[in-house]
Formats: sequence, structure tokens, C-alpha cells
Amino acid sequence: MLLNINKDKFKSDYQEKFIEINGKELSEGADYDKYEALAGLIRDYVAKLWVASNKKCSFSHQKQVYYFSMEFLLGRLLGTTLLNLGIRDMCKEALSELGIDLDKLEELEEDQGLGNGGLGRLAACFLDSMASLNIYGHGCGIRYKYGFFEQKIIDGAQVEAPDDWLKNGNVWEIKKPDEAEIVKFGGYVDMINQGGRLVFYQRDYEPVMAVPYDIPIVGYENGTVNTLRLWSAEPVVDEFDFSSFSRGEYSKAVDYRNSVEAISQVLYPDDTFYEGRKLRLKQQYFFVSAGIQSIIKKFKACGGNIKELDDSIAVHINDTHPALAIPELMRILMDEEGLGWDEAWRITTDVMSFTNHTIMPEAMEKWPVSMFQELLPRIYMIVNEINERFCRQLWNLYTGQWDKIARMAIIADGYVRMAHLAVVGSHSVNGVAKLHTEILKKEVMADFYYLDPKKFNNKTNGITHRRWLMKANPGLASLLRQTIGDSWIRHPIDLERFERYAYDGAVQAELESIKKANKERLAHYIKEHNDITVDPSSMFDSHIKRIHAYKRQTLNCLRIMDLYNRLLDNPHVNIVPRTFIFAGKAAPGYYLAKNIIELINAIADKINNDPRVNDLMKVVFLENYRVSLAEVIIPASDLSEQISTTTKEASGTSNMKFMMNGAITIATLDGANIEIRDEVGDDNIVIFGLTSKEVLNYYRNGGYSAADVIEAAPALKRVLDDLINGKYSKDKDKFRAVYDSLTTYNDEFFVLKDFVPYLEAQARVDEMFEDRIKWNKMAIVNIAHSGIFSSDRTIEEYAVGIWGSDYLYKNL
Ligand code: 26V
Repeated sequence: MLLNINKDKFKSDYQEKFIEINGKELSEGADYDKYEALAGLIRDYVAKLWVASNKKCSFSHQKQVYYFSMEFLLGRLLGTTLLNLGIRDMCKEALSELGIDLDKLEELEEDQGLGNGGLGRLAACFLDSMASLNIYGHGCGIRYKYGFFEQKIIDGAQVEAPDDWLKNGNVWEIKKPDEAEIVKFGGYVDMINQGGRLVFYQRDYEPVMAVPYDIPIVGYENGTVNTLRLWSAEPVVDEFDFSSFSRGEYSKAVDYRNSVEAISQVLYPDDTFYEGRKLRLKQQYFFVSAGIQSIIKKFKACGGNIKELDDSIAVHINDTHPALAIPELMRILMDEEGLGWDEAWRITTDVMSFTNHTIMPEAMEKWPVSMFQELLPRIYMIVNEINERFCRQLWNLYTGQWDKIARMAIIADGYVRMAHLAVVGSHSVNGVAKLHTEILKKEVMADFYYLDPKKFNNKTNGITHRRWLMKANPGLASLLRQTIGDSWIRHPIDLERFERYAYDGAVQAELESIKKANKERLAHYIKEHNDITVDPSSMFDSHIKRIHAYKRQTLNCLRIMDLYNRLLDNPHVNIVPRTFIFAGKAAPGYYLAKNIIELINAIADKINNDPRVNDLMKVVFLENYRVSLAEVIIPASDLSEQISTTTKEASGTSNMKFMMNGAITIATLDGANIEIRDEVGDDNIVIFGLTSKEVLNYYRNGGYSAADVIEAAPALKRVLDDLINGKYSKDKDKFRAVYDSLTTYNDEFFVLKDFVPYLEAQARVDEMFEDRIKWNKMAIVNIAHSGIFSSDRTIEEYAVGIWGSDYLYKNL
């Protein structure tokens, strides 16, 4: 054990901590007091390891990795921290001897929800894996005062409420005011000739103080504690001293404070449509500048030679959002460290690497030049120079090909294109699943790929099996221990050994009873939150993710509506009873997505209250989807819906979480679904729908007609009519947005084309589910092949293939 703590010591520490924090006896405390005391105590334990780990890290020659991301969707930290410290079982027992239920206390922790979805959760899984693999890998982001909004469903529609996650404080963070950095916005740049060298000074700028809050990231039973550093914006008090009040500048001082505090006030809750908002650009430069400055400061304090920065430091850019790290590092190397352009550029591109997470054109970031230049005058000069040099290089290669050069330029048509900046300024560009990387190479970034093919590589996403299996599904983790031992905990690929039990009757029975218990827990949650009674022996069929047209929740809706029609037509039709579970948030300004939520709830309302079908189908929309809710739904699911329009889902990561928990996947050949299919084989997954070739062909050459598809499928025509004939709402126009997107606007995401194949695939699922031996075999094969989707594998690939960061875990 890393911490020298036994049960008795823990008990006495805990009682002491309780009194210290609450000023009363444990017996008089409320549950939340007990939670706070526990989290506080664990934080103290972690702090000791953290100091030791930081010391080791400062004096080691191992490369330091900094993962820059606008989003880190950590969820709760108490349970996973206890697990990684290796003391969870001991604490559970000790607390239970004190009459306290650890699971119950863990439920009281607020989710740390500083992310929109997949991209932010991936960053969190990566932090866990980096620490667990002994990589000195730290996170850098923004400490948003308000996280991703809280979703309420009122009269079937989404209503957003602020996520005031800091209202009770945050035990996991430590504020470090002495490590604050100043970030400069606006003003002018003076160029001064100093002995033949041009020197740049920014003046009359608005200064913002970036104050870091550090969160410890504990590795799995290895003593490593890395840091997630989140920056908060505060006014620089000196700049507006008290004399300004007497000069009547009070309101100016207030304006300044407000404009500064706005920077880290709120996470943009939209991962679908890019809007050129100045505040978002400010957020990006704010955390990137603070982060790079603090890295350089620390590097120099440890005696580093700036010309060898790239030997010691790797900075990873999570999507284009932190791409300003590139010109910011250039600025520091040239303006503050005095390096020339070429040397600064070599170091910068060596340090930087970049991951793309979406091919959706509407999510691509580009900033109006005028806004960019006004807000970041010096950074603009540098980006402009990067662009000019790059275009010159293109001109030499592709002389006369103006179109191509304009297509590839970083600045064009009055915009700064962040993806181009990120590609040009990094030594590595990766996609997040094989298909996605191929589409990047051959379609979206083809020009850049042909220019420099070596730069491009794939790193298929992964998920941390510590949170998503060990923590979320202790029953399954224990079955795995009993059957194949515990080597899979450090080497998740060893889960393959579980395949030997595919047809073992006793293991199948045990697996089924674990699933049943998880389903009962979810059924209880559903009863409590939605007041709907669901049958745990029905198939739990889950579709949980952001609500977006390309993720095709509508396809799922249409088939549920079709099933309802068929049951009403013929009550004796042979189907497996199902509970259809949905959860997910819509971007507040995304009308269609919100309309889809209303549709799901209307369908639920209708079906759940129809006694003719009630024992065969139930529909549930669980509000406020978040990490901690996913941890309850996923282990309780039989079927995982991964039905995006092929080519559109870069990877998906819930698909991996579901398979690791023994759910069977119904999927299109999109994102990582393809790799899941390759791992488990066609017999253990249900695939349907258009191929990427077919979809790309439609996009390139047209020829898709929604009307023709409807014409050919009467059942489809009927459910489409049901959307607007008053069946699901008295207001016949209520679902007009959904209806029009599928018909009038010619069904951009080919929902209708995949409808019949989807129904056929679902019929196959029914058949398989009824054969319990077959179904359990499939579940076992899925679990056994999920190890490759551990983020430990992904991080090893990043470490070796991109960051050049050694790690020690093999020597443990
Ligand atoms: C994009 C934008 C653009 C508009 C402004 C706000 C904003 C915020 C976030 C994003 C990122 C969207 C990209 C994203 O989340 N992609 C998801 O990344 C997952 C991890 O790689 C992947 O599994 C999902 O398939 C992919 O959709």
C-alpha cells in the first residue's frame, strides 16, 4: 500500500477530520458533513503523495506532457481517487463499522461537469491513464464558474438551469495565487530596433490575472499524482487603484472587473455550431497564454535550457480550441527569450501536436481577422507571419495553383482558420478512429495530407477501465477477478482470457445475475426520477449521448413509433419486451435537437400510458445526462445504440463503455464501431445501414431522394404521418421541425434510408436476446475484447508515437 494507513488509523483520522471540519461529533452529523469530512481527509492523504510526486517530476529527465483542453469532464472524484489509492475496500469496511455507507456518501458529490461531451470526457480518461502509466502528463484548462448547464425536463421540453457546481466549494482544488500569470488583451504593439534586432512591446492593453487552481490526478496504485491546472480570471487590482474611484472612474473599474470575470464564467454549451464569439476567443487565449507562460517559468526554474525545450516538454492541443498555444509559444520564444524565427519555429512545431475530433464543417473554428487582430495584436502578427511563410512554401511547390493555395492558407477570406494553424504548427496530427483518420487524410484535410503525409496518424480513442468497469460495475469486476485473476487491471488486454468462459454455464448465470442487479438499480432510479415502473427482465435498450441530428435519435424514435403501430395492429406479434432509455442534452440554441427531446417525451407519454402495449414497451427519457448518470445506465444496459450517420461520428466512446460492461452493440459502420466489430467479429455485434462509401458518394454526387425512400416503404410513410397527424400531440405542428428535416429538407443524415435496415437489425436483436446462451456468450466476447479500448492503450500510443515521453510502468 502506498499510504501507510490501516483501518484503525483511517477510522481515527476520519473522526478527527470530521470534528475539525464540522465542530461536532460524528454521531450528530448530516450525510453531507460526512461526505465533506471524508473527501477532505482523502485530499490530505493525496496531498502528501502529490508533493512527493511533484518533486520526483521536477528532477526527472522524463518528458512532461501538457494536455491543453477547453474541456475536462471529470465527473465525481471521490470514488475513483479511493480506488486509485488502493484503499476503497478498506475505507468502505471502516466506514461501515462506523455505521456509514460509502456508496451513499459518494452520491453526494457534485459532478465536475466542465465539458460538453465526448471530447471533454476523453480528456478526463486520458488524465487518469497518464497518471496510471506513470507518465508525467498534466491537464491545462479553464476553471469555469458554471459548468455545462443542468437540464430539466418541464412539460416534455428541455429547460436549462445554471450548473452552480462550486456552491459548496470544491475540496479537490488548491488555489495557487503565487503562481498567477498576467494575460494581455488588446492595445497596440510597438516595434523598436534594439541594436539591429526588432523588439515588440504591447502597450495600453487590458491585463487579466490568470489564477491557477490545481486538482490532483491520482494514478492507479503507483504513487504518481499529476496535476490538472484550471485557470480562473481575476482583475489585476493594481491597474485600477483606489485613486481611480476618486477620479470618477468607478464605473470604468466595475466594467473592467466584469469583463475580466466573464472570461472564466461559463462553458460554452454548444459543440455543434461554431459562432465567432469574441468571448470564446478570449477564453482560448486566456488559458493558453497562462498555461504556456507557467510551463516556461517552471522549465526555467528547474534549470532548463530554452533551446532544448522540445526535449523536455510536449504540448497537446485537444481540437482547435487551444491552437493559439502555437503563436503564444512563438511569442515567448522570440519576444521574451530572444530566439530567432527559425529556431523558435523548430522548437514550437516539435513541442506541439494536435488531435481533430470532428469533421462536421459547421463546428470548424474560424475567427474574423478584425476581431482577432484587435483582441490579440501581437499574436495576430505572428499568425500572419506563419501564414505568409507557409503560403510562400506552397507557392514554391504549387506555383500558379492559386485555388489550392487559397484553400490551404491559414488566413483567407477575412478569417483565421484554426484547423489550418493547428496542422501547420504541429509535428503530428491525429484522428480518433481509423475511419475518421482516413476521412481526414482523404477528404477534409487531403491537401495537408498530400503535402506532408508523415504528419498524419491515427490514435483510436479509449476509455479508462478503472472508472467505467472497476468503479461503475464492481459486480462484473469481481466476476472477472474470480475467473481470470486481476492482471487485466494493469494490462487490460488480458481481459481476452475471459473469452474462455463464453459458454460456461455458471459464468453465464453469474453474469446475468450481475446485469440483473444493475438493471434493478437503474429501474429504481427511473421510478424515483420519472415515476415510471419498468421491468428489469425486459431488454434495456439505451441511446445516451448529446442530442444531434447526425446521432439520429430520430431513427430510434421512428422505429419505436413503428413498433407501437405494429403492436396495435396485431397484439400477438412476437417481440421481446423492451425498455427504451434515452438521455442527452441539446445545445440551448439548437431548435431541432430540442424538438427531438420533445418528441421522445411525447412518445414516452403516449406509450407508457397505453395499457394495450404497456407490458411490452416502455420509453424513458432520463433528464440531466452526465458522467455519474452514465455510470448507472451503462452497466445496466443490454443494448447499446450507436446509430450515427456513417462518416459523421469521429469515434464515439460510449460504444466502448457499453461493450466493456457486456452490452451488445447495434451500430452503423461509423467511427470506432468498425474497430469494435473487427475485435468481436460479426457474430457478436449487429451492424446495419449505409457504408461510408455510399454516404460519401451521396455527398459528392447527390442523388439522394427522401421522397423516393418514403414511397418505397409504407410503414415509414405511416410513422412520418404520425409526426404531424396529432397522434403524439394535439398541436399537429409540434414536431414540424423533425418532420421537415426528414422530408422537406431531404433528410440530410439519411435517417429514412437506414429505416428498414434498422428494423431488420432490431428484429435480429430480438431473436438473439431470446436465446439466453447466445446472448450471454456475445456479452462475454464483448467484455473479453474491450481491453484494447482502454485509454491506457491509447495513451501508450500517444506517448510512444507522438510525445516521445517515456514511462515507467513496465518496470513496476
Ligand atoms: C466544438 C465546438 C464548436 C463550436 C463551439 C463550441 C464547441 C465545443 C466543442 C466542440 C467539439 C466537438 C467535437 C467533439 O466533441 N467530438 C467528439 O469527440 C469525441 C472524442 O474524440 C468522439 O468520440 C466523438 O465521436 C466526437 O463527436
